[in-house]
Amino acid sequence: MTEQYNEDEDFDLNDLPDGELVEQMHDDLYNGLRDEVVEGTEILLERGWSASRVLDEALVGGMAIVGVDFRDGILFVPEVLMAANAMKGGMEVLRPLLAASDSETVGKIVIGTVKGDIHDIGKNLVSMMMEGAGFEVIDIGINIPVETYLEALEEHKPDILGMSALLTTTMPYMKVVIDTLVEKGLRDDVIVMVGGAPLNEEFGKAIGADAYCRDAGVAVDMAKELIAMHRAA
Ligand code: B1M
Repeated sequence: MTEQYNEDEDFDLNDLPDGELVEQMHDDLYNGLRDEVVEGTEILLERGWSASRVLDEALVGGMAIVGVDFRDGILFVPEVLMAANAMKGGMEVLRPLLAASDSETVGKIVIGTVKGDIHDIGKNLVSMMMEGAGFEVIDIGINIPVETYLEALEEHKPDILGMSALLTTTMPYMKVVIDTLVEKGLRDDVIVMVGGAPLNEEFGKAIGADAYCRDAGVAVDMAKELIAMHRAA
């Protein structure tokens, strides 16, 4: 399917109907073609697609395919990095649309990916959606040790601490952070929400988080609900 288009010099993404354009974007993401992914994103928006539909169907859908081939040893780290870079290009286009909100700040969140883990796409997406929902987001980055989380809590005094982990080897570090909050008598000062592909509800409960969030949409809803409960209490 793709060779046919890639070999055609006059090939223009604008000529493709929506379904084929999305498939082409999956291939472009797979091949790490950032400019093409950006262009496809812009075209779908011009055609009246909502930012969240472009995100889910064209970008996240494409990255899921990359994930399967990465797992199966068909793609390797350099290729996946290029795919991630292409996905970020598309996300940059969507960012202002996802973050567009007239609402007052509904709460503050400090968010970071835990120590040992450099995956940041999911965290960035959560940050964007939270901003879009009116939250003030302080993104402290990737590979974050407990000391840096504590400094950020001290400095920003957020309602919520968000942690992301994509590896089974790094997800236990979330418990290290929560246990340290308990030890220092800080646990009741902040709502702790966790997320990332290998986590689940049970893990969230086991480590003492207030909530496990399956995706960015759930994170927004959960954040609003927990802040309302906290304030009422
Ligand atoms: Co990595 N990697 N990776 N990787 N990578 C995975 C996670 C993996 C599942 C691939 C696979 O084998 N199928 C596998 C983990 C296996 C495991 O632990 N069981 C894996 C591996 C093994 C590795 C390396 C160890 C590979 C190696 O070096 N041999 C290495 C580790 C590096 C490290 O961190 N120390 C590595 C490296 C990389 C790249 C650098 C190449 C690149 C990251 C680039 C980047 O992030 N800037 C990369 C990528 C891109 C992936 C996959 C393909 C895609 C991840 C992604 O961005 N998903 C991934 C396979 C997969 O997950 N399908 C894989 C899209 C994103 C939107 O989803 O992150 O799940 P996700 O976020 C969602 C939810 O989970 C939730 O909301 C988000 C939006 O809806 N969520 C939160 C996430 N965080 C949240 C926080 C919250 C709330 C919700 O707080 C409130």
